[in-house]
Amino acid sequence: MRRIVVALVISTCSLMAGADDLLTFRVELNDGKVTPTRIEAPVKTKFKLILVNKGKSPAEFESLPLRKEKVLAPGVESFVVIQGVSAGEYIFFDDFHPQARGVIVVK
Ligand SMILES: [Cu+2]
Repeated sequence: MRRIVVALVISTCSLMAGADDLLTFRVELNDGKVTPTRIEAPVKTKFKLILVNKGKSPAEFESLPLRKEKVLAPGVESFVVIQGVSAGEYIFFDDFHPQARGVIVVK
């Protein structure tokens, strides 16, 4: 959900040591564009999404079916870890630029 950016910019990265060997994908958000728009991940396999805001405006990575959201100030990099999920298509979008959408295809 959309939130005030200020407090949430504080990254959780320092709390998440030890996740470096995870399957990892990089998602760039850039003022209403998201790249890539399609990610394929294996079923029931934990993976990590590195989230980078390359734009000049705040962005919020959000996926309702994955129950993940992360606000990113301009220039900020952070990440979320997705625990193993079932096969399916999991939409994500930038809640500050809702036309910017992508899908994680788990199969
Ligand atoms: Cu949101």
